[in-house]
Amino acid sequence: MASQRTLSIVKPDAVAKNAIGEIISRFEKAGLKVVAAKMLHLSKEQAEGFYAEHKDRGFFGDLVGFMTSGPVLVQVLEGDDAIVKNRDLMGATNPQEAAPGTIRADFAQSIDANAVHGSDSPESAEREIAYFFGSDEICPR
Ligand code: RTP
Ligand code: MG
Repeated sequence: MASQRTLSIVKPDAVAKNAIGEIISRFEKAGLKVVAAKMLHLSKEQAEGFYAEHKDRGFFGDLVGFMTSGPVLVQVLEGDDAIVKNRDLMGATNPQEAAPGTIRADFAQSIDANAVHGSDSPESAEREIAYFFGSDEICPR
């Protein structure tokens, strides 16, 4: 599998728990490299645009409210099979269903406050990385 990039977000609940380091450590131990990163407190418009695919779902308002409730760490991760590797490290969307040892099993409280985001396809990764980072903000390693 060729090297790939994916967008990762440490969500407000995990930032509030001071778990940024433990979460990034899991990425690094799995061979993923951080090639871009910034802290942001998302505006309502930024969160709505980022999750636009879900705009007609009943949970959209709660999702936007949660994602704007505090600062997040937005990162680009790079490595072999980075998109699937990151989703595997994250675990299922609902932490009650997440496999033991995954980030969501260990750090998430609920399906709404679930610690991390990860791109779900190459197309999403391309869109999501460009949503937050200019090419001059990404440092290949
Ligand atoms: P994410 O985009 O944040 O990485 O999460 P995901 O791919 O695992 O899940 P997705 O289907 O993209 O949903 C985005 C976020 O919306 C919330 N959600 N709530 N109540 C519900 O049924 C429901 N379904 C999704 C979750 O917080 C999820 O992370
Ligand atoms: Mg998703």
